[in-house]
Amino acid sequence: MDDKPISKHDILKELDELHQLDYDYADGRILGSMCTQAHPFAKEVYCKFLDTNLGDPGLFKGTKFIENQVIKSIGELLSLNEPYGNIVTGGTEANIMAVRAARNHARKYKGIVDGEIIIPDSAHFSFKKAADMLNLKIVEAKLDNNYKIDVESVRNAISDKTVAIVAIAGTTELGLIDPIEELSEIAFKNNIYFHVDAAFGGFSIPFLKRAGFDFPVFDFSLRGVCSITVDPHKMGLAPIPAGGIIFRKQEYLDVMAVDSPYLTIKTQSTIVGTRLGASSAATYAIMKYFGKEGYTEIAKNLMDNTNYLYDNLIDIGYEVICKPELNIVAFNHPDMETNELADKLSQYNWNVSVSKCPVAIRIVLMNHIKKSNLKELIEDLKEIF
Ligand code: 0PR
Repeated sequence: MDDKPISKHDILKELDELHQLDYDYADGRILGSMCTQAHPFAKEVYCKFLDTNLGDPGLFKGTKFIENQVIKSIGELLSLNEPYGNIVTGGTEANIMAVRAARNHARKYKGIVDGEIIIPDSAHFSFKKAADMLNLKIVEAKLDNNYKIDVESVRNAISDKTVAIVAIAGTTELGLIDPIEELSEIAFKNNIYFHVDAAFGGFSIPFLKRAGFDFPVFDFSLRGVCSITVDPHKMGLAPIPAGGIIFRKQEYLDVMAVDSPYLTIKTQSTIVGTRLGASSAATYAIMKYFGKEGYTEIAKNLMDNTNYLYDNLIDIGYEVICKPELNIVAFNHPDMETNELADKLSQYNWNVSVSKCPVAIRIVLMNHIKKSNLKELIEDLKEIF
């Protein structure tokens, strides 16, 4: 830190220069991100709530009410009329909360001390962090030939130490939806906590269904589902950080509660103590602003772009890994190694990511990628061969 104060002008100049080094969503060249530009209205609301702290909700009753309303609205989208939960920093924190609830519940009601969680090979790496922090062993369930969780593999992985089964609605790498209905029944019949990670899919599947797309049930209408992660800062178009964790019952929060004696509430169940109310306010605003109609329009449009890219890739000789269920397309070229193709694309100034299972170029068709960007990308892909 400098001894003397520096003028705002000079500070801003320096920060602007550094900010120039960042990629900008608006250029349409970021092809591997699940986040996107937040809507300007959401940003405006966010700034108004920057001083609010939901860690001490008695001081911020209005903002706490807003968080509850957001949880209620998201819960209703997921077929739950009386949801419990929080707006947190993202999918990672939401998943950690779910796993912590499952572990504590199993410890309290079943006496399990050295628990295991069953997750698919396709699970986001946040579950590895959760298992590490919570001292749980990961048991990985296999994927079937369609890259979805193999139900038999889950059945075989269950032991008397299993504290949770996890399935994904919108996998990180391919955007696929696991056979959640079958897994829900297995979990329910074995009295095991079942968590659905819909960090990516939770803000699009309900709207695509509304638009007439055919999707299997993945939400709380299945009796086995205990919690769902759904992130406003992904397909919800809310500013970062905004993740969502929704629980079916209050008792899942209760088993995580610790005493918080000097606060305006007696106990706290979230991982984070001091936490921003701006994320809840911005999510509240953007959900009202778009309504179901607005989100449906966006989700439909993104699927349109997804199918456009899929069809064109096939036309020009690329191999697409699977027919997209959500707005992610993963592909390779039969005559080029994936990482080499990724390097070539970065020479053309495209920012792509490479998936690991299977190895492929992975494009997440978020709102900042326009049809014109896709046309350009397809031209470049043609030129590479
Ligand atoms: N669950 C799923 C299914 C996810 O895909 C992700 C993130 C998470 C949980 C964790 O969410 P948070 O990152 O909010 O904690 N998936 C992407 C990933 O890590 C997110 C991402 C976002 C990647 C922006 C790149 C990027 O530029 O791969």
